[in-house]
Amino acid sequence: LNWTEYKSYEDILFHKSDEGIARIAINRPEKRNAFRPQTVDELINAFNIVRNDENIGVVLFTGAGPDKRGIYSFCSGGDQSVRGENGYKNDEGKQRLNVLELQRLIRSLPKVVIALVPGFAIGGGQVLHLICDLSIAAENAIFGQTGPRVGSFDAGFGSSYLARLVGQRKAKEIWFLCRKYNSKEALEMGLINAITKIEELEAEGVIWAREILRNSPTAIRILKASFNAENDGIAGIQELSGYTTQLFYSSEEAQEGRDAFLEKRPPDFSEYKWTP
Ligand code: 1HA
Repeated sequence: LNWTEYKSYEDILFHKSDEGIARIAINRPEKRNAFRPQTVDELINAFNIVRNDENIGVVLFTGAGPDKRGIYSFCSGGDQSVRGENGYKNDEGKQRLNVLELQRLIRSLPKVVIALVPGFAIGGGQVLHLICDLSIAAENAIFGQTGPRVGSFDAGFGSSYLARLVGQRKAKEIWFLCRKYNSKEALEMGLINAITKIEELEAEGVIWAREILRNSPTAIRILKASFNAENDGIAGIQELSGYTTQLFYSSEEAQEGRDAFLEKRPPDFSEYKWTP
């Protein structure tokens, strides 16, 4: 695929193709693509650009690599070397857990995000992969949690949404034992959609993206919101209902309400029926 750089950053790579696909990759392979606050800020910036780009429908979210030893990673979670006394520190020494904001942004992005997992998806990196709508992994990918071992936990989407995907028993096993799981095990437990050879990972992601892009953007956007609504309570319903408002605005019935207000007259909805 012909990628052109969309914007240049320090910790991530951000490209787009002219057929509606963006590619965002964490680019810290020597740290197994662990994220520091700056990495997350850059990801939030790139995903926001995607959000506002009407020509993009699918994002491939991945980890750059391999490292000097030939090892691939999606992401190994929070960079432990910048973890201070009360959280992850940015360059100014301020503590911020901004990755939760990134999780919400990916979930509510009105486009499809596909995780392409070329290797390790560990800790907060495993959660980022979980948050994506779809996930395709290389044969050699490794998934797991380390939180309870390194003194951390994700008691939000990282545990409750994980349990929705793999069931309570398996989710508890993943978090309580901190074992590692290979791609085959991840597929069997419903954590990923498909497995490919590492050299075919991106091409496979592009095939999936093209199939999605042939479909109705509005239908996909509303379906994504409906999958969220089931899990996200009133915030999820808000997201879904926002799209119904948006659709309603394009009807003559809604426009009559606006026009009547602007023309300082009572609205006349008599033409519009109470359809069954
Ligand atoms: O749980 C949360 C959060 C919860 C709520 C809200 C926000 C959260 C934000 C973050 C997190 C977390 O992510 S907690 C979990 C943090 N991550 C980890 O505990 C994973 C640590 N890494 C590993 O277990 C392993 O590195 C590995 C299984 C991914 C790969 O093992 P491998 O192939 O043996 O490589 P290794 O030698 O360990 O790592 C290669 C280099 O990358 C090492 O550096 P070097 O000795 O070459 O200088 C290693 O230190 C570095 N590295 C790997 N992962 C991290 C890392 N450096 C900093 N932070 C890392 N996460």
